[in-house]
Amino acid sequence: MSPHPSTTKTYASRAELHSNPTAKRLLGIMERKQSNLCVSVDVTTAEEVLEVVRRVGKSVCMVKTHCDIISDFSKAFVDEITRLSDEMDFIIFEDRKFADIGNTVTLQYASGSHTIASWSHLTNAHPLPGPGIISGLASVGVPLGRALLLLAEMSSKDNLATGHYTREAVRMAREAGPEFVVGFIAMSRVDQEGAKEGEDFLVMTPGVGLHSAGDKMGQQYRTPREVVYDSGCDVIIVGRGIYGIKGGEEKVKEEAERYRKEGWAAYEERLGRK
Ligand code: S5P
Repeated sequence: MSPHPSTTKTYASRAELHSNPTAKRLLGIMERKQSNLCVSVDVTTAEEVLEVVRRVGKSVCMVKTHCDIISDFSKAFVDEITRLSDEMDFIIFEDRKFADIGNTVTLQYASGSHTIASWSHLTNAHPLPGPGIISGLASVGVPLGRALLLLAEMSSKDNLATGHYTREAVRMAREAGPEFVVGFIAMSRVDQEGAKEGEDFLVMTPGVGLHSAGDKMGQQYRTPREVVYDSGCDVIIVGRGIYGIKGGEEKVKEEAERYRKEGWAAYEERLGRK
């Protein structure tokens, strides 16, 4: 099979193909910072999240949060992570994994104690409920310039997002158009089949780790090179492999740089630059 067209283009040239402001900004950051690394900051207090972000901020194109695990989530936290995102030049991705009917996700996205749409540039949704989930989220997100990923595949062992389900996720994204849906959470180039001229989806991939093959709860890890070079994905998402590294604060910073360099080298290799 010939390589997917998006995998032969630079991140900078792909920015031109996107009308969504968050996708454009992200691809610009990736090129500027030479980083396709997203750090998943899955720690449970606001100060711990901010500490990790301050450590890794220079190395990343994006920071991923789970706001519902932060015990003291507040407006002050939102203000500070937003300030860091401007200062250190990264996108904020709230990994909310919306999965309900359009009306409910609209409320979950805009309201409640987290008001996700007000601060998170990018979020994601399971395609399970059908296209109404996209129109619901888009009604809140589009006026704010936000973007959405659909979970087309997952990293965990024996998950059900395979085959027909994955293909339907891609079809839903194509039908929605590029205004709001800018890509997928996936393990591979799920948009390979039936790729349209001028189309460009961002494939973001969790389950990345250099030290372990997985955890006791079904997570499965691959290396940055396997993800970016072998599978043609665009962004590596690393959690415990970075914030969980033993050896103190400096070590977290060093580890983020290590993943950034590996991810970037795999991208340059796929462009044939080395
Ligand atoms: O299929 C998935 C989708 C996601 S977004 N598998 C995942 O692991 N994730 C998320 O990526 C997960 O919720 C967690 O926040 C992160 C992986 O963390 P790690 O510590 O295993 O690297």
